[in-house]
Amino acid sequence: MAYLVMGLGKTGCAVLRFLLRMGGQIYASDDHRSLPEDIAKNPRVTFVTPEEVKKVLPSVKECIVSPGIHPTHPLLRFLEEQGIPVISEIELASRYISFPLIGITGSCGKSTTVSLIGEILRSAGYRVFTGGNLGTPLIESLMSEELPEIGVIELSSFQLERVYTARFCIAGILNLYPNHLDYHPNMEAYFRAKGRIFLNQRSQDWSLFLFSASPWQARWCRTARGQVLPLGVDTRLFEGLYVLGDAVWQGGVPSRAILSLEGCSLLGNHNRGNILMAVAVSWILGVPKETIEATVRSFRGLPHRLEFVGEWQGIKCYNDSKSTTPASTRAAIEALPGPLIVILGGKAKLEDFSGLSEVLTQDKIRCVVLYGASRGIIAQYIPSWVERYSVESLREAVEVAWWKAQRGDTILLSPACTSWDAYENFESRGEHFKELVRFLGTSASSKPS
Ligand code: UMA
Ligand code: ADP
Repeated sequence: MAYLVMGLGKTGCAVLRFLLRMGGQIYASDDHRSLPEDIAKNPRVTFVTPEEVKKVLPSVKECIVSPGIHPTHPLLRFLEEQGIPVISEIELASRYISFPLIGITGSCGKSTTVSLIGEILRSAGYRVFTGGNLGTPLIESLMSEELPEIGVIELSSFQLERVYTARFCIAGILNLYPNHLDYHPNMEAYFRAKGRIFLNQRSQDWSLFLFSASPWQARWCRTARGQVLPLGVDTRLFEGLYVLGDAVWQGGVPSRAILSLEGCSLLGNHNRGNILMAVAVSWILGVPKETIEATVRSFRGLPHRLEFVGEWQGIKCYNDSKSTTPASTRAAIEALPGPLIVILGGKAKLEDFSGLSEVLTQDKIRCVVLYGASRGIIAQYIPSWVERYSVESLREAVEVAWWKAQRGDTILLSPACTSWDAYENFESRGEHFKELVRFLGTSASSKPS
């Protein structure tokens, strides 16, 4: 019997390389790409069009679908109608993995949290694999020279949707905000996909919920099979862990401070939640307090997430290009002191930007600069008193922002939209922004004195 691999991006190619180590026939399909050269040479792999899939169907036992392939894709629908099991790469990998897996999901903060957990566990001496939606498919962990001792996996709802037996000994949900509603039919479906992270937990496993972040946590918590560890930011809990000021507390009667977050450089309350999740995972694993504290102190965050670019002529610049939803832009605006010049725009994933209007307050915002394909949609949600400019490109947006900025102001790129109207990905957009502000900041004549 054969496997069918749908999608030949990072996921599909990693799956093919893994399956080639296992034996058996493999079919591969992609609407836009062909097989990479090294794999195409292998006689065990055959590229098939959707029409050809129909012919080889009797020999297909399972399909591994890439996360970016939409659930309404005609080939996917056909396979399901024919009763062919369709699984994610996470599901396939987990069948062969014997080291423990920690899974982290949520709408925002996954990459930051997974990276910090990885850093802490490495500092504690573990051989750690970090990956999943973060960038390296989980299945690659099985092809490394030395197997990891533990895996910390960022999981998207797309990946979780087709998880059936994968088990996470520690599973954490950071938050749930509107996102990916072009993939999931509604928030309920998105909520259910995320909840699959807990699907195969056993009583000795741990289920972590950041209660203060969004109201959905309570619903997941009710069905959790593992040991529940509630987490909270700026709220006292009777059980679980919470952050108050610079300390992490263990709830109880009485509560006790278990470690300090002093010296941590990540900005914003949202990051205090991410850090708490990372601390909680490390605490469960018995990592010494000093190791956790030192790693949190030295962790600088990831590029393109509220990244400090520099200060020129008294104007600070932050790159938050990874912010593709109103929820993450809201977090960025809340995290920084004013006066702020906020650059918003790109290609919207969502139609509702109402969450932004609450944080665009008079005492904080100098002006808003809108750019790109969706600037018209966003404009409808900007309160009328806010001074706003609307331009075509990011280059023009940065020029306007720089021109309007006064000494003591902060320019924030936190677009609340994808970059796909003008860039390949959020990284290229963020790099371009950094180049533009660095250029303007270091050109003596770029601002009137
Ligand atoms: N394809 C088709 N037909 C389609 C759609 C896509 O054939 O209708 C093909 C494309 O031609 C391409 C391949 O599928 O060859 C791409 O597959 P993919 O989109 O699943 O991308 P991968 O390269 O496999 O990357 C995926 C994740 N991508 C998505 O979920 C969209 C990466 O997350 C992840 O890092 C990687 O697996 C490794 O696990 C990216 C992402 O944007 C960063 N994730 C979303 C997010 O974070 O919001 C969920
Ligand atoms: P993800 O992997 O879930 O996309 P990242 O850590 O890459 O999360 O951050 C993506 C965006 O969300 C960035 O703009 C970042 O500043 C913002 N962000 C990070 N953590 C949170 C959070 N807990 N709540 C809201 N926004 C967040």
